[in-house]
Amino acid sequence: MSDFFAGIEPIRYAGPDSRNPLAFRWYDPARLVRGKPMAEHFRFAVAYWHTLCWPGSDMFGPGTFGRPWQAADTVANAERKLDVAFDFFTRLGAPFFCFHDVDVVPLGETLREGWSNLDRMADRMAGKMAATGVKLLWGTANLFSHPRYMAGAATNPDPAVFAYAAGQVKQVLEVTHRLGGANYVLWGGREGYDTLLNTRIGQELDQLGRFLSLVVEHKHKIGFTGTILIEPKPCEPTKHQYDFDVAAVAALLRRCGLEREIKLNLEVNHATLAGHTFEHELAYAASQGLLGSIDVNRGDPQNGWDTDQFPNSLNDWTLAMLEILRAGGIGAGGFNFDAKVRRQSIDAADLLHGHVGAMDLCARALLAADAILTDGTLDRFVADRYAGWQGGIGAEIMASSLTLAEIAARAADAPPPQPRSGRQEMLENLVNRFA
Ligand code: XLS
Ligand code: NI
Ligand code: NI
Repeated sequence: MSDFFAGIEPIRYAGPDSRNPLAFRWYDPARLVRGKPMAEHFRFAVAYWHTLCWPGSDMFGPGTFGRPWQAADTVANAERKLDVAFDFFTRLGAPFFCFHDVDVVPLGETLREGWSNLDRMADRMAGKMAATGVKLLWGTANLFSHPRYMAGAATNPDPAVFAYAAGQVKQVLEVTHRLGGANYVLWGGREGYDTLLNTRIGQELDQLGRFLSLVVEHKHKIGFTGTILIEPKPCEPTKHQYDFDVAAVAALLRRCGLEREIKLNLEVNHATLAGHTFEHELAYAASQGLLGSIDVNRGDPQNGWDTDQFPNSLNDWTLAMLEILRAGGIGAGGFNFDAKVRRQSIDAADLLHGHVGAMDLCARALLAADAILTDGTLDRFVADRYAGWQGGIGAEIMASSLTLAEIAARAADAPPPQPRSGRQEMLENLVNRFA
């Protein structure tokens, strides 16, 4: 055990009246909501990269955190980091974690060196997982930090880079399988372009499709039963990324016939960068049968980049939780905190403040969304709004039993349609009664 969090007690549920800033006031893991324990609604995960690896740097200056294990990128420090990581997961009470290969061990100079380093670290990780009961929500390969990926991984103009990326993904997929991971994530990293002047979009999309098909084939070959997830993001680091948003990824998956093989990992700040609300992306993914897992964070309304802050708006999260509950939950996915504390939040305790507040917010939003659904007014309003499609001409149109000419004739004979209020303000007020 590390002593990094010495003096900080394990986080416990203390009820809504607690004044302890490091206790849960709403997140009560065993509490049943809609017949399911809160813990299972969320399957909370800690993101290794933000919590253990990010040093607090920005484009104007180096890291501010000075964590002891960040002194040098060595295997010994990676082992120290692993100790701190599992201490953090258990102190917080997070049942899952997520990692990139480069987060947990130096990958060295060659593919083979990286494979053997990761293999050894995975054995160590398996020991920690067995000892603590903490599980792996997903693993992923970092195909974007190393300079070799500056022009993309699968979409690189150089097939040798595609092959190198395949080597990394094959290994991390196998390690994820070995560790009993519930999912495997592919975030587009640099799969996009900086300028069209040097880019063939069609060629790059074909390469990306080939890569995804290879990953799915390998998943089946090794018997990995977790879900392969793509994480949409519109831009940053590239000017345009091919996995722009849910709609773009849905089209990409259909283009290569993988819409039943791959689902989506949706991130809040990526939705907002794409000009959507998070609940839009959730609802759109659910409507396509593609909702897989979520990356919890938020952007800054005044900044146009992925600031990855911990969420703090009850109203926003209630709207998101409504969509998740309507979709029947996130299944084998989870709520991964792809969020980092700010650069001035340099203490060990700050890592806990960030996660504890966000877990509590999610729990409170779950209760609010549950109360809205139980109240039923909102759903009744929506059901009534679409009631015309349940019978009469609406049902006939949807059953494809009428031609365009027949529909036109019916419309000509019917009284003209009368506009009805969408009652947006009334519905917003209704939500605000709960959140
Ligand atoms: C970056 C992404 C990244 C993925 C995993 O914006 O959110 O953190 O979640 O590669
Ligand atoms: Ni993410
Ligand atoms: Ni992100």
